Amino acid sequence: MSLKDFKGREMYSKNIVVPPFFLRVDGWNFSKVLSRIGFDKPYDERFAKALVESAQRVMEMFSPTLSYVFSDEINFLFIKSPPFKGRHEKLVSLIPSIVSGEFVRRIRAKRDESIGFDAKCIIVHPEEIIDYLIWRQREAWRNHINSYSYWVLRKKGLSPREAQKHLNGLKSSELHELLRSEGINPTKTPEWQRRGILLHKVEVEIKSRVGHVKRKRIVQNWTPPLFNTQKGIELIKRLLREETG
Ligand SMILES: Nc1nc2c(ncn2[C@@H]2O[C@H](COP(=O)(O)OP(=O)(O)O)[C@@H](O)[C@H]2O)c(=O)[nH]1
Ligand SMILES: [Mg+2]
Repeated sequence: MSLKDFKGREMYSKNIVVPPFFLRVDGWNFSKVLSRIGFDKPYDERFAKALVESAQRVMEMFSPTLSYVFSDEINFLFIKSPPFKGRHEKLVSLIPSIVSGEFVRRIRAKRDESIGFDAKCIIVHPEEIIDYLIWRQREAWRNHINSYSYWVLRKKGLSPREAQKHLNGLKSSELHELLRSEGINPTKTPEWQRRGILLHKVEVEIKSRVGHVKRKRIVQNWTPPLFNTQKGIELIKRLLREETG
């Protein structure tokens, strides 16, 4: 019996993603998984810290230009020389699996819960990088309002299904009203919950035996600007300039 060579059946192994692109890694089924583990609702700083630390680890390994984290997602931006020469299958398998391993190590869950992350590549034009970030930050804000509102309704005794149904029928102004009636001011919650967390590199000079040398260090900004303001646009433009030289 002769066996076929199945190498040619690796149908997608030659798919290459050309930068610039974002790789978005997202927790699988986290609305249920995080509650079962026992994280505080709607937000738990211990969870956010574990996710941000995992993102930082990936930055140390693969050097994306920046990462933007909120809720259960991490957006890595690659603008040049992506890891694995841009091979799509490698990007969307290895990076979420590294995030998963790092995350599990950090949360030290007492409960035996299976954790997974998915990933997708989003190709952007260089001019669209800021727009993409503005889009995700809007999602962070929407998510923030919805999550607080959802838990207000659950505390009032609504079932998950009822709370979701009720939320779907409310306008943005009604959501704000609902929160206010419970004494929650959505503009006064911790900034990272509303705006997300930005990780990027800063150049630092360090003393060595051969004199002063420049090194890049990763910093976590838990109070990032709004990306659609002058301050936000300038920050992102500067980070992009520093990366392309
Ligand atoms: N308990 C808890 N849940 C969170 C936190 N951050 C995000 N989540 C949950 O993660 C979900 C992420 O949304 P999405 O990816 O659409 O839902 P998924 O398909 O269940 O992963 C949110 O709806 C929240 O329920 C947190 O800090 N604490
Ligand atoms: Mg998710």
